[in-house]
Amino acid sequence: MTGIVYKSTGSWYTVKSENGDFIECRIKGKFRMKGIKSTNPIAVGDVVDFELDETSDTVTGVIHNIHERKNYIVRKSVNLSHQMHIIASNLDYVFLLITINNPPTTFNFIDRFLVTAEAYGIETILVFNKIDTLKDEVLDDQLYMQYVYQQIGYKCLRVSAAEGKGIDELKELMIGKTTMFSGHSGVGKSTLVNAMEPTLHLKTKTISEQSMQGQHTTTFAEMYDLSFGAKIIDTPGIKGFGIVDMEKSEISGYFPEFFKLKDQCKFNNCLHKDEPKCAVKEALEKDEISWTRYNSYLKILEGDEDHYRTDDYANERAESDENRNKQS
Ligand SMILES: Nc1nc2c(ncn2[C@@H]2O[C@H](COP(=O)(O)OP(=O)(O)OP(=O)(O)O)[C@@H](O)[C@H]2O)c(=O)[nH]1
Ligand SMILES: [Mg+2]
Ligand SMILES: [Zn+2]
Repeated sequence: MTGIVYKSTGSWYTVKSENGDFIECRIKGKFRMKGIKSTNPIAVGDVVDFELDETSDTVTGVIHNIHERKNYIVRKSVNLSHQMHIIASNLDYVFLLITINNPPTTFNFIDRFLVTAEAYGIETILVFNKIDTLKDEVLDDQLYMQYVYQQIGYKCLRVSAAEGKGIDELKELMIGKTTMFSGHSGVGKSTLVNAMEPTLHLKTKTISEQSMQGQHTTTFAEMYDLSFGAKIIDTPGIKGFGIVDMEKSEISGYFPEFFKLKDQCKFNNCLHKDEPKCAVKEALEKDEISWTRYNSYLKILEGDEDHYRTDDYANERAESDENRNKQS
């Protein structure tokens, strides 16, 4: 039998078979994907072959084969830094949910996410949630952040899961697709799924829990079939986005606005750092490339892998200004 993995809790996988039944499955023996060293051999979104387990009283299954993935997205495992964790596979898009201050989402975090998504060939759409709460400087910050990413060509949406704003446009993009919601804990991923499909009643953070930092309301990635013909994967919030090891020379290729200029740099192996006649740095000085993006690039280039856990927005702004002043 063949099915799609809808949920994974570690040792058990919920698989939806072709005839629509949900079956709890285990894995047979060792399961190693070639070329991938990951903490989870099978992820939500995987297409698998399985057999029903006759020896068990309840109906369970055993997965014995995984179909080749169209794509997948990974991040560095939090505990085992040399391993990666496959977040989900076979995606049409990823929606990265962003809130400005509750909780804060930094440029650095977004850029790390985007670099990985670019590297793994997954289109990301930025979704600014909680727009009902924005005013004054926070609203300016949001509009500026959106401007930075729109300039580069990333599609951006503004929504309010709480008030149902912008939901129709989002739904439109999701019809017939498999997509995933990602972003920090508390940005409203599950609330947004509920806003699109109120009958699901996914668990979301209550008012009394809102001040509790670091508490994840959603604990496992899970896929849902939505009534308007979409599949959505709701995921647990991520704290820092660890980038799986990349060659230094490869990183700038995942910044689309740098990539476009690369042929105009004097050296064809230019890292856009200290080299003379670098088109990226020239564009930066003319403010055609955003300093926040360049800073993120430098950090990834330096392999400052501890940094991503301690980001904050104010620091980031200050750092960005400091670098700009140094340069001019
Ligand atoms: N004002 C406002 N609050 C929102 C909006 N969307 C979500 N919230 C609130 O934000 C809190 C967090 O929402 P969740 O949906 O639990 O967040 P999550 O991203 O699923 O979090 P994790 O499951 O921990 O990753 C809840 O109290 C929601 O009511 C919004 O558009 N506006
Ligand atoms: Mg959630
Ligand atoms: Zn260059």
